[in-house]
Amino acid sequence: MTDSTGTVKFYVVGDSAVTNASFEISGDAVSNVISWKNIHFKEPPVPFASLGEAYDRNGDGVLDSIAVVFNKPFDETIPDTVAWSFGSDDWHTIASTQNISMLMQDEKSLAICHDSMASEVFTGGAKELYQGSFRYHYTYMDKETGQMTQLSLDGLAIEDRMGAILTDKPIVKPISEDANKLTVYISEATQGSVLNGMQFLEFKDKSGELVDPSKISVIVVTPAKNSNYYDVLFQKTENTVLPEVGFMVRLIPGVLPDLNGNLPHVDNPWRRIEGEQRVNMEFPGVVAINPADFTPEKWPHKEDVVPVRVDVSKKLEDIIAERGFPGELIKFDLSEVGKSLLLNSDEPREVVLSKAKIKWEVRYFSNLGHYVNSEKGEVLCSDKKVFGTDCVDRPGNVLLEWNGHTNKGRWVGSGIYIAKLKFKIISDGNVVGDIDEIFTLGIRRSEKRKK
Ligand SMILES: [Ca+2]
Ligand SMILES: [Ca+2]
Repeated sequence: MTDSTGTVKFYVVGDSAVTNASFEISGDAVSNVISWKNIHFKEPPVPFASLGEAYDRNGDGVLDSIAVVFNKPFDETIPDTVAWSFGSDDWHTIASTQNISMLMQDEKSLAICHDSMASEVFTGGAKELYQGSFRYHYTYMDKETGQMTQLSLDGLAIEDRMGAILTDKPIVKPISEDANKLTVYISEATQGSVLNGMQFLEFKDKSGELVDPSKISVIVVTPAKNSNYYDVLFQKTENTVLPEVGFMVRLIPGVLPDLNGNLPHVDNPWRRIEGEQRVNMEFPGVVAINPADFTPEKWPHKEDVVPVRVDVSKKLEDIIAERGFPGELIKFDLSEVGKSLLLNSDEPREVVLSKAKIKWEVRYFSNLGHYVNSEKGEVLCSDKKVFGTDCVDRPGNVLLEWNGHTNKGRWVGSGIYIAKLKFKIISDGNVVGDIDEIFTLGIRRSEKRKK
């Protein structure tokens, strides 16, 4: 430290006995070189900390143990204060020789252990190797001088011994018919470059079953270097599945090393995949309608097109054969949007689920382009009319069922019609999927059995 007179004061602390040591002090700002020779150190009277290590014993990504090894047994000389800092600028201090002697693991090491020593997940540096710090203080009797002596020591690094975990929330995005991109965010920089194509993520499907690794096909991982996130591109083939919204993912224990070579813990946490789902449609070909069968019980609605929940396992042709009306099937799992919102909100269930919705519009024209009819509306996940309870409780696809009437309330005739269908999937105000399609629809009216 330089004071106002330009005098520099410093201490030299040796951690073992030396004789005839020397050192020099020089610098760009000073012209002279100071040499100090014939230095003799006696054995330091107190134990010096030689190694500090930070651990995550339970694998949740939160610090729960710091171990410090000293160069010799404490015997009678135990620090009266120790302090550590890891993952933030905060210093955590433990005072009194009595408290510190309770941290003794053996004659020359201390361990500070309790759950959640930090307030948040931190396992290492986001870009570079991270080290924490350790300080300690002794008050001891110098046997040669007979005086009580204070000695304050710092500068010991606490090494990162914590493996990486995935942080909230992995995001998936369909990028083509048969490929999904998954972005995973990692609690610290990891060495993706050493993987050489080895898989480092494992999955559970929507039913909670572990996905066989051979059923996962990775095309490419970017960036191909040390990083605290990766974009992983997956391909769907005959034998593989795509990770999608509602799957769980985590780091495979023991594979992806952090910058210090630590590997993911056996209990590193699973994260639910969120993001965009693939949206699919099914259109009918030719639909036979029978006006003679039409009753107010069969169509109790005011509107000519209404959304109806149907089981995911049912095909459109079977649904139409059963119900007797044309319609378009929106194949989309709105329940996963609802679940994502529920996980990220403290509001009442119904309020949260009303933010997961399908905004739709369908318009019908004759094959000459004349307007026939149209409707638009919204299906909310919380819609009791559609789902009975809500879409998380009773997931299903949505059929936009048309009663085959014009906007003037008359039956349409047999023939080819043009349908324009637009819909958007909305999650708390954000569009997470949309479709805008035109298709043709054949109507065949049968007037038989009319009484
Ligand atoms: Ca922990
Ligand atoms: Ca680490």
